[in-house]
Amino acid sequence: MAQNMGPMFLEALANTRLYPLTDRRLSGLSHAEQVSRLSASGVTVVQLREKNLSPLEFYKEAVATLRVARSHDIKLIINDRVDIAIAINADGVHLGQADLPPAAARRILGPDSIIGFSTHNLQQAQLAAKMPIDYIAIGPIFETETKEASHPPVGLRGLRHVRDAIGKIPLVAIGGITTKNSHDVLEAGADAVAVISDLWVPPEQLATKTELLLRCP
Ligand code: 3NM
Repeated sequence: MAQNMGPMFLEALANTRLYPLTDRRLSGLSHAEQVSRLSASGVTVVQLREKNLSPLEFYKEAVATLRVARSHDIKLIINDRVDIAIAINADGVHLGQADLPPAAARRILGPDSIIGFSTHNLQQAQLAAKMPIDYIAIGPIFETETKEASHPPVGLRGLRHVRDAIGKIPLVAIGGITTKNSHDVLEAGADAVAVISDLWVPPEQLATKTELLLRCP
């Protein structure tokens, strides 16, 4: 394997294959409340994704969310913000192509933090496989409205190519994944599915959807 750490993220998943992301806009709930609701279904790792709050508000929400995550033995990964992940002692960060480069993040986070990295095509995934990261995210797999200026969908075929190209590093699929297609996505080689809108819209189906996605083989 490249320099990546690998097993830490799979340990966080603890034999589940669902990686939920929080979304205040879609759920209408605080990040802490979202993690609390997810905990009831046996989720083991959650990514806090926040694109609108000020650093101060983000920090306060992250502190509250980590408290809930810790009380339910859930690992908490912070989207984009290495500084906030360090400040609250989160379990890791998820970085995009325009964020701090993973190698720089690794230097300041140290070897024990989980680092995930977003990629949007085969070439980016191949480059990512040489980086000191714990998992690669590839997406969008299908069309999605959740992320603006999204890249063209890679599809199940594209996902298979990425799986074949990157070796054993854990692979997370994201973008347009639902209870209806998650089985195909896992069959195509993803270790886990990252899901936003299908979990939170409509909010009252969260428990049912989470259950289905967690039980997906
Ligand atoms: N990243 P949903 S797609 C946050 O392609 C995000 O890297 C993507 O939301 C990528 O499950 C995406 O509602 C949105 O489609 C995922």
